[in-house]
Amino acid sequence: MSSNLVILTGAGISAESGLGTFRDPDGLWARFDWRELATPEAFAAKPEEVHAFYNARRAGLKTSTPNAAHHALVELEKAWIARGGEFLLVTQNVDDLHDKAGSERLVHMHGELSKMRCEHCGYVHDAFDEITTDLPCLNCRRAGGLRPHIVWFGEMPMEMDLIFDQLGSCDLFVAIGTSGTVYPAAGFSQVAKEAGARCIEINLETTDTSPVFDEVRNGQATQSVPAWVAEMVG
Ligand code: BV8
Repeated sequence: MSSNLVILTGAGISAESGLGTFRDPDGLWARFDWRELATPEAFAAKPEEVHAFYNARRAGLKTSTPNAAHHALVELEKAWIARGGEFLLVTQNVDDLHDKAGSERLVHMHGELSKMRCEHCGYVHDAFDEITTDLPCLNCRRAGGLRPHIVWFGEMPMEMDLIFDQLGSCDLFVAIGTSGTVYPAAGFSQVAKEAGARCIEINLETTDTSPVFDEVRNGQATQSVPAWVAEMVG
């Protein structure tokens, strides 16, 4: 096993758990305009609509369970650390399926649907089922500042220092179920490659970033991720 492993996941890993992707033909951004729902400008202009969009997606999490790909990454994390390696799972997903599966060295770089944040005091808390514009913050008690703990387009993703540190000393980088269209995540493979890492892409189909990878494995995540993990830990 290589010593420093960084894994990046995207919506494709959760697709077989029933959560939609973003850019596939029936994906979220094919049905909704992200400019109207996933930007700070949209939230400032129409907070009720933005809350309704995220409240509905949060409700969908309650019935979603991790699949074989999420579970396989937990098995890999345990085996990798037991052998003295460094491990970081970076997810672009705002769902909680890696958490439910039991991943521990996990970073949600685009935030978490299950949390809310107060724009007045910065307090992050488990989200109410329904966030509305008139609810008070549980910390500072001021109303009107609660927002989904989500990184919208034009905002800085979370934990970037940690992620770039790990990419800079990475031996193996693996991207799973992501189309490689949203930056900075879409550039991680290039950063890892420049650090000397071997790069593997596991995805249903080839993507615009496939040429950067040393190895491309195409297939459903619930098949291809456990198969790759079995090779790694076997
Ligand atoms: C930032 C939260 C500054 C919201 C999301 C022009 C050029 C370059 C960049 C830009 C540009 N204009 C603007 C930018 C920057 C912008 C950007 O990248 N825009 C793109 C669209 C051009 N980025 C930002 O604004 C980011 N912030 O840049 O800050 C900065 C500067 C320097 C350093 C750091 C920062 C913030 C972006 C955050 C946006 N938030 N989500 C919400 O969820 O409501 S984005 C959204 O896309 C998703 O949440 C997800 O996180 C992200 C990535 O999507 P994927 O996960 O890849 O999903 P997708 O549907 O695309 O693909 C799924 C894949 O799975 C497919 O390939 C499919 O084939 C595969 N698949 C399907 N089923 C399966 C499968 N694979 C395996 N098995 C299956 N069963």
